[in-house]
Amino acid sequence: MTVTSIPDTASSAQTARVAPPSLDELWMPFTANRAFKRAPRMLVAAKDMHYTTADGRQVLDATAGMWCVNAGHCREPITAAIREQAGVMDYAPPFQMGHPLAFELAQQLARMLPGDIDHVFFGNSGSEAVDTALKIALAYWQAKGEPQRVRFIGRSRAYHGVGFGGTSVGGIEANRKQFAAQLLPVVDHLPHTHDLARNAYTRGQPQHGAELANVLEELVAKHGAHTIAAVIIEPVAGSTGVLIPPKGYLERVREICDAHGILLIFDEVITGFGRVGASFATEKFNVIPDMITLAKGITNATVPMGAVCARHRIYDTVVNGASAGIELFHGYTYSGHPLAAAAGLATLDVYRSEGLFERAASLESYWEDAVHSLRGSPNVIDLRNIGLVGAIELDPRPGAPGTRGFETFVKCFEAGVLVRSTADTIALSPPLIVERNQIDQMFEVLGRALRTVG
Ligand code: PXG
Repeated sequence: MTVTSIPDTASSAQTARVAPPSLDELWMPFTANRAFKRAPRMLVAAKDMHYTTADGRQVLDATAGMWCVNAGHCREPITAAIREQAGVMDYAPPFQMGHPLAFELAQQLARMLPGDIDHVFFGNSGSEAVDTALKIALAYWQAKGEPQRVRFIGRSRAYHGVGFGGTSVGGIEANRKQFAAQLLPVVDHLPHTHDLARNAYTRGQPQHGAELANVLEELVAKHGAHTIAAVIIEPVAGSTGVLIPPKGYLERVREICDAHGILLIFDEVITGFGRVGASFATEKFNVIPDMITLAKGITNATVPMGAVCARHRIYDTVVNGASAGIELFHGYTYSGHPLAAAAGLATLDVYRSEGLFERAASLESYWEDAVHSLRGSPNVIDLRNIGLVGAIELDPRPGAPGTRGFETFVKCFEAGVLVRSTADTIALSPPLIVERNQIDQMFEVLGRALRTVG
């Protein structure tokens, strides 16, 4: 390629503003590409609680992007920190080299987490955090002299990202089907806890279902605890349509893991950073795991970043127990990237200075009432909520599952509110800066959409 054939970036950006780009070349993730390209929904700007669409409409963000923009969009202290860092040091190699911001962010995260969860390994996404946590679990058992502990236990309906590890411990069948022939071979799944017959319309944690954790005892009896490396759980399952843990369930899982020396990983990619009305789900539910995976809200979604936070003994066993040299043969070119680290530090500062986790907790009962105000709307079969998370489950149309949820999402978007639909569940997770009148607007629009979708 000659230099003259490279497009001039300034003029191509200007061209893009007058003539919209071709939609053909981009292969969109988790999207019905053909349908989208026939009727695209394009966002071009964002500020605080709103997106701006390509046709100039303001859309109220009831999903914090995709569960990640917890402090609201384009917050000046965060964008300023990224801008500044980009001019100071764009990149530094994370293998055998360091830069102060990554260490500082690790220290701040460790201070926010309970117990002796005091070491942090950085990656770029939730998927990478999950695969990293699974690898750390294997490395831990090897270092401890129990290399036969290799089995992972996930849950039905779980979402742990799209790496082969995360897909294997995940339990959303649609996400596994195309790859089933090559997933990790030594994995089991606990049942999910969703039970409309006993728990429909629960506010907060359901009463029934703690006993489902006992299936873990059955798996231990079947395989032997000495073969099980780790159990991984989303404290509140998000992607699958918001499944809130029954009272006593997470406690019972922790108890069984403790009884058999099994590591417990909480995947807090969604539940972290104030979403459930506390700093993290571990604080909300008062159950402390051995590792926590984070992403999304860690940088307010401005720069991609993920992290695994591990208890002291895990780091100590893998690192201090090793002979000289590299202790863990794992890491990414962009582990602890300077822009992500700068964004993370500025984000934590915004969370702290604006008291956003406390704000989420203080809005919880208003939010809960708003969610449950949709009781009796057409086709609604369940409403559930925790922190600033809400879900509206719709009765699927016979022979056309998912269409009712998707049409509701489209209707809301057209009426100026962005919601998420997964199958026939509408999931809501607004930025933690949401105002009461904006909550009202979300549920007015949803109520109207439900009446028109039919
Ligand atoms: N773990 C959990 C619990 C997640 O929710 C991931 C891991 C993977 O993160 P990355 O950064 O690799 O995408 C996730 C991601 C939805 C939705 O609509 C949720 C996610 C991703 C896409 C859509 O619920 N969560």
